[in-house]
Amino acid sequence: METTLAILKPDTVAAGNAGKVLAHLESAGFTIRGLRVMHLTRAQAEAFYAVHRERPFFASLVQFMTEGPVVPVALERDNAVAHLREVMGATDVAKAAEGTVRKLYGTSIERNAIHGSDSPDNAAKELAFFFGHSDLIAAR
Ligand code: FUP
Repeated sequence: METTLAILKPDTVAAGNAGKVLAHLESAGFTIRGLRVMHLTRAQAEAFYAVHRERPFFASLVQFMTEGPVVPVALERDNAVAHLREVMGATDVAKAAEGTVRKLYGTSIERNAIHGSDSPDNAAKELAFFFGHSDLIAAR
């Protein structure tokens, strides 16, 4: 079993789609191990996306990620990182496959409904960003 991090982004929460996306993820075989609702500060969003600091879309991405509440979720299943990436679909909604979360609930390359860790190493770092060790152990 592997655990990865998803974030239901502000567009998903504001549209009232958080429950639908969670149901979609559960149907895809993920077990929810941790879940929060929070409104990211600018500093938190900048830190989370620090790898993109030099990219032209960084300021707009931080603005979007702080415009309303998000739902970070710890998700467990076999091969969780790769499987979540598949279930999410491509970054750009226009290129996302039919039936993926981004195709179903996203509206653009920026407002793309969901984040998912892109490697097991990043999953560990990103889970630690939102959840304490005991939060995840307590769910076992
Ligand atoms: P992903 O791992 O699919 O979320 O994609 P990236 O890590 O490459 O990008 C992180 C976020 O930056 C995306 F979810 C949306 C945003 N982004 C843009 O707004 N414009 C771009 O051209 C690329 C990414």
